[in-house]
Order: sequence, then C-alpha cells, then structure tokens
Amino acid sequence: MRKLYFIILVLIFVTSISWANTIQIESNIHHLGDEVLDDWGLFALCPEPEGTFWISNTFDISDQVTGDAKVILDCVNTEGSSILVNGHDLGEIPLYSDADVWHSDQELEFDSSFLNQTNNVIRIESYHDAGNDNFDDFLFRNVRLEYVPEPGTLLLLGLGGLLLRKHRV
Ligand SMILES: [Ca+2]
Ligand SMILES: [Ca+2]
Repeated sequence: MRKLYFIILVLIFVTSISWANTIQIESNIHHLGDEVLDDWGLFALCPEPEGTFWISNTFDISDQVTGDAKVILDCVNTEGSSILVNGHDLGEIPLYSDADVWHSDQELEFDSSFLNQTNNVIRIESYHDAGNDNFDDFLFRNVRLEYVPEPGTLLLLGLGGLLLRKHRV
C-alpha cells in the first residue's frame, strides 16, 4: 500500500514539473520593416511591411505560473529585432540573414513574473540603428507563449498526506 502511495506521488510530481502550457498568440505571417520586398525570397509571401512594430491582442492566463516562460516564433531575416512582454525587453530574436528559410521555433526565455493573469501583451519591434533610417525587414509567424503552471493542489495534498503518515509511524 505504501509502495503504491509513493508511485502515485512520484507520478503526480513528475507530471507537475514537466507539464508546460502553450498559448497560440498569432498564426499569420507578418512583415515588419520599411521596404516593399516582392521579389526577395520568402518576402514574396508578404511583401508590404505593416509597420515597424506589431502588438498582439491582449490575452489572459488562467493558471498561476512559475519559473521561466518562453515566447516562441518562426522568423525570416531577423537582424537585431526584439520582443517585449508587458513592456519587459526579452532581447533580440536570433540573427538570420538569409531570406529563403523559415527559422522555426526560435525561443526567447524570460522570468514568468513578467506575466499577468489578465491583459498580457506581446510586442515585436523592428531594429533601428540610431545612425541611419533603415529598419530591419523581417517576417514572423506562429507566435506562441509557453509557461509552466504552479504545481497542482494534488501535489500539495500528496506531500501533506506523506508527512502525516511519517509522523504516525
Ligand atoms: Ca529595411
Ligand atoms: Ca532583415
């Protein structure tokens, strides 16, 4: 009986630490920058730049979050452009100078304390060198947020039960 109890406890623990939730923020292709690029690699998919930054719709998170979270996206020809979550700068999207390849699943990790339970927003900004007028032209799509929920109540109940049992023996 005790063995079974331990196995269940371990299963609950393993499930709770490895389980990450993903929210799909945006699926469509976007082109940020300042040049119409209708005959250059994958830019033909979306030649007109929509501006120098993009802001997601606001989104809520139903769980309490813990540890690190990630923004994940696919991109083409990113050179210095960056991502912000609720105004916190996550840094630059990895640099890729070719225009013919989708670089899938690029991850920017951040402290999940940047997230709110309601009204979260992701902003993607085209890089602009202060010394010239040229904004980075790049494509992105498939923006996702991945986070780890707090260990569930079941785990806490399990640990509590274990402590009680130990004291009885
Ligand atoms: Ca440009
Ligand atoms: Ca570029």
